[in-house]
Amino acid sequence: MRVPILVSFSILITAVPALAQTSTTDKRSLFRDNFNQADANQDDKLSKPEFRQLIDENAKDDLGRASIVKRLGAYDTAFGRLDANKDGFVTKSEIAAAAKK
Ligand SMILES: [Ca+2]
Ligand SMILES: [Ca+2]
Repeated sequence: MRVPILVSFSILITAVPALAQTSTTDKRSLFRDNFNQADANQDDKLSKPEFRQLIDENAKDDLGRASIVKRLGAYDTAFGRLDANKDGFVTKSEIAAAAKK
């Protein structure tokens, strides 16, 4: 029964560097998936409760500063910063603009 243990061990070794090198493209598509998942009414913008959902999903995937926002419970602060035109919704382009800063 030694062989299966060896096999799974080598899978572990090779899987770790692959995970560490999540490319920007992967992160972008993860983010897009999370955004669409959080956007419950599919209007392409996030209300506060939807935004909270996005942060929770992004924190799970370790994207950007989501895990910090989640840990601090700073959803409203983050929302206020991202909502550049203060219409009470956060859009993908508002998030993209903030990410460039
Ligand atoms: Ca929405
Ligand atoms: Ca807005």
